[in-house]
Amino acid sequence: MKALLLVDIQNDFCPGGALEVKEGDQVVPIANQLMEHFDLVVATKDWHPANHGSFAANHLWRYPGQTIELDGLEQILWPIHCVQDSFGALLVKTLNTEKIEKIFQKGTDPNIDSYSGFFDNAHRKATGLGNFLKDKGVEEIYVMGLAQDYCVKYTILDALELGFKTYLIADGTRAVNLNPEDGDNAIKEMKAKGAIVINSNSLTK
Ligand code: VGL
Ligand code: ZN
Repeated sequence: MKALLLVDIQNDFCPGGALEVKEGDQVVPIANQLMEHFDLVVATKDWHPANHGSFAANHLWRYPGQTIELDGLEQILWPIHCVQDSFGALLVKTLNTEKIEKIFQKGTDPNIDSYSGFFDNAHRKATGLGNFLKDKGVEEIYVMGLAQDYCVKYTILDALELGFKTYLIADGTRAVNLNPEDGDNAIKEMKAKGAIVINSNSLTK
């Protein structure tokens, strides 16, 4: 069984959002199209409390892009984004949610960030996504969404570690690119760890 995993297709990661990803909204029509080709569709949401430690604004004199130590882990500081129940945390309105069977929230603990949809950044706690997919008999996961160089990348690396055959739908992702080559490097790293990189048209034709 194969599943489509939609990562963080939320307002704050789209143009005009708090942590906007260039062309982030362009993944939405691809997601809507691909859903029809899967038996199981699941999604993740970045879902932070307002006091989250990844927000620069929660640390005196710090600004987005700086790195701090948060509960023993290196942490990049971000603008305030995807605050629970805020507009920015909503799935993009044009995303068809009818086929999404379950949504997994991550980044809810103020003391640790969670780029991956499976575990927090220290692998201290699971979100439940891994067991959910295994219980459903999923063996292959197709991943797309935002952002290519953070949440998509770490979700894919964890999926591979958990033993899933894992595909990156490259045209269904866009990168934050704090450094201009981050997106490309992320793709190289995912490939090197065993991800299979495809484009959406190989699933729809
Ligand atoms: C993300 C940075 C901070 C993402 C989430 O969804 O890629 N990036 N929080
Ligand atoms: Zn976040």
